[in-house]
Amino acid sequence: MSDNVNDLLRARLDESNLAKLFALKNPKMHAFVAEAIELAQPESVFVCTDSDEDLAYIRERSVENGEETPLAIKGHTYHFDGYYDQARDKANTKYLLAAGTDLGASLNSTDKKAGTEEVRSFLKDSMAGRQMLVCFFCLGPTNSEFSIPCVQITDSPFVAHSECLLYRPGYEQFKSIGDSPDFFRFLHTEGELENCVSKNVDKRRVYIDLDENIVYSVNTQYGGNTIGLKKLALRLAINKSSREGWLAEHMFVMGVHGPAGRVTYFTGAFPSACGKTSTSMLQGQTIVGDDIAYLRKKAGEIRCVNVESGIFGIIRDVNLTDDPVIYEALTQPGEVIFGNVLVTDDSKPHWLGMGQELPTEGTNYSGKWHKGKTDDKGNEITPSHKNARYTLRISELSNCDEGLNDPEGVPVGAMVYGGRDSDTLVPVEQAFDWTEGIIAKGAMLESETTAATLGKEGVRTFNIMSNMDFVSLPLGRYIQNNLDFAGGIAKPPLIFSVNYFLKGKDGRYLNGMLDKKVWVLWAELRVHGDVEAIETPTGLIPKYEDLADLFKRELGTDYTKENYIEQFAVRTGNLLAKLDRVEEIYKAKVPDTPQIVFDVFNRQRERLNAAKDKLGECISPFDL
Ligand code: SPV
Ligand code: MN
Repeated sequence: MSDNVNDLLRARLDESNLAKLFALKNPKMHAFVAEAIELAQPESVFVCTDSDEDLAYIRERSVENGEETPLAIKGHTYHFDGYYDQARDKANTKYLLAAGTDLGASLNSTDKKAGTEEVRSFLKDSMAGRQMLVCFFCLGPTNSEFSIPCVQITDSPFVAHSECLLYRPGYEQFKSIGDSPDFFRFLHTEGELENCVSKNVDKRRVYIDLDENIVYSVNTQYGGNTIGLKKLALRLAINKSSREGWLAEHMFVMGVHGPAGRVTYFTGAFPSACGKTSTSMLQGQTIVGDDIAYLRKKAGEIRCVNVESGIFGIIRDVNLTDDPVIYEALTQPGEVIFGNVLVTDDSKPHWLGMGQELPTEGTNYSGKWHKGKTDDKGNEITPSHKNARYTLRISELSNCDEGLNDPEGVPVGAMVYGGRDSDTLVPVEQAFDWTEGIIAKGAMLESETTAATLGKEGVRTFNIMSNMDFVSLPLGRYIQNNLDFAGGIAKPPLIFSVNYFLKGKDGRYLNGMLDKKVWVLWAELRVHGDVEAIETPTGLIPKYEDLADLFKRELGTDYTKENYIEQFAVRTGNLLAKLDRVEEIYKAKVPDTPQIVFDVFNRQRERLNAAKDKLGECISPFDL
């Protein structure tokens, strides 16, 4: 085989690209590239090293082939995905499972042999007449225990360019691993194109082979389906971490700045489009990462890294008031890709919630657009898509944390679980301890669906640890891994739930966009025992005085007792209904649920019933 591999590579790569590939002494990687060439039959192959020259080549290719178009500001480009390719496609994202393996009823899978054949049939000759790009990146900081080298093969310069912004370069890292077989592999084709977008979205597939650490992605361009190192790698990493005793989570990492210059690192798991990036970007705090974290135990501490080094963020509602740092980066020269925004003839991007009146015409993901334009189902097309995105490097941001590239990671002081919940959870609550936190906050998480995935929005959905879309092992084992993770840690991180989306009886949100700063700063004070808390049947909530102080000091607003009572009322009825809903899912769909999960549910139910009998369905925090 190795002779064939080398012969094939010699025949299909020009001298300079061959030299770049052969400078890496990794037969398994060479075989992956050779097999991809044999299958996809590209016209030429470009091997991308970490050099500025190669990165510039990728950037230029993306403009030349029409996937990106320059905007008025230097370094800015825009990209459109197809009208029906605007979000993650959960239905067509599947694990390839060999006969006899089972990940449980909650995970989407398909027979390995049939699925591999199907996706390979879509890959066959898919790159004819095109150039194949072979890129190397590293998940996590390079030269670290956290590092996972990756090779990405794609025919989309836009995908490769996005990855150059989002990940640490990995060519040199690949040199350092020699012939190690331990790396992730991604093979993507955007398939046939029409007006620069993937045409055959009915044949869109994202298939994950956990045994081989390979993900195939075909007939799609949207980043969540194509950027190998993002959610495709997260699915591989969760499985790998389970075998190796660490955690891979859908979490931001941020430095929360407490009194007297104290910095406490938080991780936060939120479903897509539920405030994860905006929390990590809170004013006065520093960002390590906004989407994916690896956590490891080191010398009796839990430490974590940002797997990425850039942000693929939702642009909606990024404006000068709510997110000044990102807004600044989006309006100044620098390398930024705008995805699925509205572009006007003067080459300016516009998006929902940017804090300015939007133009009434322009070009967007639907083609020429004018206000009132409808799609073929009669629905009005928004000027920019609700899931429109920007891509940039975190190092460009003025609030970049100094721990971003630390190979040791940063120590975790607290973990936050957030979701989109209009009627049940209070804005912030501390769990009683690690076990209660993992089970009653993480494993009980529900959230209303958003535009980040294809399908209906606003449907309350079970979303374990905000990681349901990416978990790649039986859910019971995933929970047990989380529970066990604090073993041997003298002072495990505190665990909190947050909910920014609570609504009043009139259907309006009870909190402003910036209030989350108060919840996070309160949690930081709790980590250090600086404030007391009130016990509820489900955890520990802030005292009114402490919040009033924080609102005054941090936001300059008066937080009234009426606000507090409405927001922090313990809704025993709704909490009991939530317990029943979630317990039913575990009973029906998760045969390996650890018994401790049901014990925690039962204890919580007893406490809630006792409180309900004594004080009713909705209890003022002043009555606790
Ligand atoms: C998310 O949807 O959770 C994202 C964007 O962070 S992506 O997964 O890439 O679609
Ligand atoms: Mn995400």
